[in-house]
Amino acid sequence: MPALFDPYTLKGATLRNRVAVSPMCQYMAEDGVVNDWHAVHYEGLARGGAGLVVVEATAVSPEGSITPADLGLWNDAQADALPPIVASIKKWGSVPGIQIGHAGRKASANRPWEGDDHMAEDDPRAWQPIAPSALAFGGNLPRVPEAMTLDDIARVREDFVAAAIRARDAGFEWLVLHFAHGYLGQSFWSDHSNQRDDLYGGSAENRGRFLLETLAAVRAVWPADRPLTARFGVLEFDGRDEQVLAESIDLVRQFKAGGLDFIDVSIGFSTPQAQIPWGANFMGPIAERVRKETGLPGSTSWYISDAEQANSMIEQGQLDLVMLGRPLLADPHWTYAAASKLGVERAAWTLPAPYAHWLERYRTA
Ligand code: 531
Repeated sequence: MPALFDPYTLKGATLRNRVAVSPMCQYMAEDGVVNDWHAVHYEGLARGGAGLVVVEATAVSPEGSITPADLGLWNDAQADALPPIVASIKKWGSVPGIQIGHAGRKASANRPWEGDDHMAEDDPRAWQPIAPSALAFGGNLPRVPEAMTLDDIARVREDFVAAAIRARDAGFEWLVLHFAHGYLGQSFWSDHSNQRDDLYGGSAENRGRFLLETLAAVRAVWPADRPLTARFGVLEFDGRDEQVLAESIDLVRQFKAGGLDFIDVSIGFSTPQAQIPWGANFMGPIAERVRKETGLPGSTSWYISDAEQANSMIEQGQLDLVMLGRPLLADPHWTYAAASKLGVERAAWTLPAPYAHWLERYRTA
């Protein structure tokens, strides 16, 4: 069996293969509540055969939404709508996961296909973003956030805890803390966004404090047998890669000591000046280094779309899982196509019987 199709067990979660659906914002919710769009989208991805389906970045508080159309987990109406999504993912054999996060200074934006920029301050749907320091991201996101008080920091940490409890009670079996992409967690870590002169800014120890405290508080309520993971931007491609990466690896070691079970290695996106070397599997070697130097199992995504390449990354021990985004939007049945390409016998059985029967019996390739 190709390595991509080896089952993977982490604590109480067993994935049928190494293909994971990366969290992907749909920006299709109203008041943070899932609807038919999400039901069809997530069930389709599970039916397509991935081992893990991670529901998109879900805001822990209203001001933590990226856009007005994000999912949320700050009230019971939002939480009560989620168990059918969990059930539909499990029905087709995938493990249900969810990512929780806070957008920080990137909040109050238009949807990507409606500008991908900050809403005008006088837009009735806009709100005041909060962040470690009163520094704008710049570029398409020029709005200056309000610097968080110590009370704000404690409140947002508790918002993460409340959201984790709701995710737990809705039945999710894999939790991802969003500590990447220039959103709140990442923005505490990066000095592009954090210029505080208190206990939460300055040294690496201080810039990591919000992330470690949030992790510890969530760990206390998230069941010990369900994987607690984070997506974290380990470098910025801002000309300081070795220094930032070394500090990030040290922080990931502290995440591990604080009870993190798995690391999804990503990019900081903390400055519009970043020079990102987009290209096939460009994050693979970086993820491998983080995984080897911290001893945490891990994954990455970004420009992994070829089955052979995904398989060899797993086979060579570079990663434990591949997190796929756009390839699964293009083809929710990517896992079947990959199995077929890699010569898995009865590849069609990654799909439910009404599809598998015909593909198996009248195989053309
Ligand atoms: C980052 C992204 C950039 C370019 C192509 C695909 C994805 N994502 C990050 C997402 C929001 C949408 C853009 C989050 O992490 C919430």
